[in-house]
Amino acid sequence: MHRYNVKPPPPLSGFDTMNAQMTKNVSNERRLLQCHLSSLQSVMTHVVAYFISQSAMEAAISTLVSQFKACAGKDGSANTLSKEEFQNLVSTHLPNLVKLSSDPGAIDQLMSSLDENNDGELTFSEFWQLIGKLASKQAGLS
Ligand SMILES: [Ca+2]
Ligand SMILES: [Ca+2]
Repeated sequence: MHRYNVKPPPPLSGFDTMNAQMTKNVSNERRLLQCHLSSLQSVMTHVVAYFISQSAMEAAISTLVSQFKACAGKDGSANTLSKEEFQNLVSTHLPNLVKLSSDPGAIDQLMSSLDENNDGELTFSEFWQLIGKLASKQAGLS
């Protein structure tokens, strides 16, 4: 078998220079575009955060309301806590801040201290008194 020794064609200096310049231009354009995209991304992140994010305090309020609603919706009125619902809320969501003694009357006592209209149900504002008391106690304000 005969092999031909094929040499690469001589470089086209003008073409290579033009090609190198175009590659450089494309690369600069790409860098510029990436820069614009990252600025746009940053602006969008701030816009989205402005509309959907909550401060820690707002998030805490949302948590309180959603957990109250979840517990209150188990029986009877969906907007108020029965004794069983209240007991479930306290033991599930406030296990460290509310230590009820094993005395079964303890939950009745706590509930009646909050039940302002004595109807055996806690509205959110009646329940909210407990959160206020716990927060004050925790902060050493009471
Ligand atoms: Ca209920
Ligand atoms: Ca009540």
